[in-house]
Parts: sequence; C-alpha cells; structure tokens
Amino acid sequence: MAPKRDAIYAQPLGQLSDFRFDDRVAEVFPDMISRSVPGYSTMISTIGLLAGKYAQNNSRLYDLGCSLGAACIAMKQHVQATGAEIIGVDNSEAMVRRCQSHVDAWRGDLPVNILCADILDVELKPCSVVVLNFTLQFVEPELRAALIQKIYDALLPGGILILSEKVRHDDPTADALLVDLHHEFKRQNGYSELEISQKRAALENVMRIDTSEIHAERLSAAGFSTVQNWYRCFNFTSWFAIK
Ligand code: GEK
Repeated sequence: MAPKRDAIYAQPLGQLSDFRFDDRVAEVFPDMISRSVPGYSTMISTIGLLAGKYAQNNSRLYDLGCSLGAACIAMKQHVQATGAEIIGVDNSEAMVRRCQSHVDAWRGDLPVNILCADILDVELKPCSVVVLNFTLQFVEPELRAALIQKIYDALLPGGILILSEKVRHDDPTADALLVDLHHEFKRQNGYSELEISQKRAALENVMRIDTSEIHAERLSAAGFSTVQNWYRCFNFTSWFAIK
C-alpha cells in the first residue's frame, strides 16, 4: 500500500503553530520524510549495514527518536548478533502508538521494544549501536553535549553512534545555495512553494540546526576516537563515531 500523502501545509494556514509530531504528522510521516530529506533511504539502509557490522552479542541497539521505526527495521533486518535487543525511543505518543506494529510487520531474529520516553531522561544500558537519525536537531542546543556524553558513556568499547542531521553553514553564500538546492529537491518531489514556506516557518522554533563543525567537535569532545562524516547531500549529512 502506498504511504498516505503529506498535504499538511498544502492550504494557507492563517495561524501557523509550531511543528509537532502529532497524529496528523505520524499518519503521513513516511511520505513526508522521504520527500523532504535527500538521501533518507540511503541513510536508513546504511544504518542497517553499520549495525550489522558493529552489533555485539548480548548488547542493546538504541534508535533514539525512532518515529515509526525505519532504523529499527533496518537494524532488525541486518543484525545477526545473539542475545541482542533493539530499543526504539520516542516522546511522541502518536509515533509510538504506530511504531511497534510497523516494526513487528518485518521479519528478524532480534526482539524490538518501543518506549514512549524523552531521550534526555531515559537511562541507557550498555549498548553497541546508537542511532540518532535526525533527532538531535530537535533537542535544546544547550542539552546536546550532555546527551552525546550519555551515549558515549553507555557504549561498549568498539561501539558505534550514527548521527544524521540537517546542518547550516557559516558561509552565507554556501548556506543560501544549499538551502535553495534543498527547496528545489522538495519542489521536484511535488511540494508547492506554499507548502515549503509554511513548513519552514512551523519548524523555525523547534528545529535549531548546528554547523557540521559543531557536531564533529561535540563528538570528539565526548571521547569518540573515530569521527567520520560518511554521507552528505546539500544540507543533510551523517556521521559515524566509534568508541
Ligand atoms: C527516522 N529517526 O525515520 N525524546 C524522544 N524523542 C524525541 C525527542 C526527545 N527529546 N525530540 C524529538 N523526538 C527517524 C526520524 S524525526 C526527524 C526522526 C524529522 C522525536 C520526535 O518525536 C520525532 O519522532 C523524531 O524525534 C524526529 O529515521 O521528522 O525530521
């Protein structure tokens, strides 16, 4: 069945409220994210591959900000470690209500448990893989370093964090051009000018993006010995960081 099409911002909305991960968003989320994030499917399938290589026996694999569980599913399909468990965490009830059944529909050997919780509050048990796929950008900027440190501390030696984010650039010319290329990507995927501008305004207060340099420095400062940017398309990028 084709995913339900995102038309949330298709009509003029007099009063634009801040973007929220509510039922309306959860219902159209797979269509929204795949038409909005260049390289999303590449990032999801690569998370599966990396998890397959780095998962350790009898450890946990966390997907923090799991939404409908796309990264949980990719990991479930690739990981062969014995005694391992995948844990998806999201604080949107609308997402979590749908996520467990999405994930259960896919075959795999590992148990997957989805929790409704704030990733800032949740205690992380010893783990070998942590995924933050476009989640950190929704966390208060001043709380990001402590979250990355909590992840580093919970990872076992040799464990991996995969971090994907939308980023901004200090060079205004580069920033404007990359934003423009992203909007062109959205136009090509059927979003109108009205949808692009209303969504942008709705996200302004809730998604505060950092530069690539800030992300890389934060990962190194937490203690990761290898920090490598492995994907980039316009202003969307992903790193792996190995303990
Ligand atoms: C994917 N990773 O499909 N605690 C828990 N969840 C949070 C928090 C928080 N503090 N802040 C935001 N979220 C997914 C896509 S979407 C990205 C991730 C996007 C959750 C929020 O509820 C939402 O489901 C998710 O993080 C961000 O690979 O829509 O751009």
